[in-house]
Amino acid sequence: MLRFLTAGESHGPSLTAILDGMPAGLKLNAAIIDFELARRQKGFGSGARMKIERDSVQILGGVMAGETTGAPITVLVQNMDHARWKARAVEPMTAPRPGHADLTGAVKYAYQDLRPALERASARETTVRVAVGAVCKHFLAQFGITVGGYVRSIGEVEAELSAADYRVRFEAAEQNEVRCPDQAAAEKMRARLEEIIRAKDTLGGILEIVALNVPVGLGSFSQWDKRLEARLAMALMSVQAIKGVEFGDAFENARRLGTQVHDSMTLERSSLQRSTNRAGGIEGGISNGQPIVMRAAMKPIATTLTPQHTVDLASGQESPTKYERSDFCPVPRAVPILESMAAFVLADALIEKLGGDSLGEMLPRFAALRKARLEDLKMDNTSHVFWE
Ligand code: EPS
Repeated sequence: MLRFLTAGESHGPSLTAILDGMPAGLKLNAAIIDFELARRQKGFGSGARMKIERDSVQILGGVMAGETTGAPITVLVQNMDHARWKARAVEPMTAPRPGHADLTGAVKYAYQDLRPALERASARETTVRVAVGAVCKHFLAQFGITVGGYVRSIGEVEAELSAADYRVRFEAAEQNEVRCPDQAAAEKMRARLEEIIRAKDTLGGILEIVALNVPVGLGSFSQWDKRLEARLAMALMSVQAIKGVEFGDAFENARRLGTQVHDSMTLERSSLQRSTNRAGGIEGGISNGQPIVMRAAMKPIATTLTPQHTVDLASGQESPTKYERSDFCPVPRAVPILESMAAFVLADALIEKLGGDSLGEMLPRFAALRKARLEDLKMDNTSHVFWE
């Protein structure tokens, strides 16, 4: 239904994305996208590059008179840093960094210099993913669906998040530079990051992304690639440095008994309710109306100021890695990136569920969706011969 491609290199002239399949009639302008781009640029643990870039989007197609037309939406973000790379010879890069795309990219594409691998593998590309995600978030908002997120842990410093409402968490996270809703933990995270920057190292962490007000019925168990958590997992795992994803309390649930894991159903004024959400809002590959709770583990960035052991492919000798300017901890900045990827999948699943080419067609269909209410779940209560 909805699809997008990105193009561009980290230090090339610009980054572009084409989002195809967005319905017509969505009011859209650059400011809506720039708001999310600014969030992606804010976060403690960035390197010098973020002082150079001032990401702002140009909308080159798919929007006329301030509204989407149903045509592909084309977005472009200039790389300010490009001016310093243009028309100059760049020193060869021949010592692959462990954990980076340098070696695998060079073997795969027969590069004679490692730079093309890192240029495209770089998380700079996520700039235009966030532009696409901003459109998807804005689209979902027309249906009352919110996608937000925050940092749960950085290194071994963990947030204490027991009681707070998700919307409160989203807002609290934006109040500090590590995007953690627990202000005390945020201070510890920041202090820990200052330590690792001094120690010339990097740190990863765990992010939580949550989608609220998602209707029952997105995704399907009818085929493996229609399952909603499978689609979301692929999207989250596609983000640079993300190496693990879980839904709800998946890894914790694996240690518990079935009777302690599943979210009991109760009836409240003819509506089926749950008091827990250990499943993370998806059952049978289909959204169940509860918040969709996703967690993603980000590895520590592979470029470290402290050299790591590698082999210089030019000299054929074992050697230390050479330092490339980089971030120390991109975990806080990954929040809007992962939100964007989740919003893209949910927008796609919503369009699939509702059909329709314009927002005007879709809104009444959304209002008419069946819910987990007794009146929407008529059972005929008779025996059937299912196979003759
Ligand atoms: C990145 C390396 C750094 C980051 C960059 C991603 O860039 P540079 O090598 O130019 O210093 O700053 O991230 C961004 C530019 C960005 O916008 O997030 C990498 O190798 O992945």
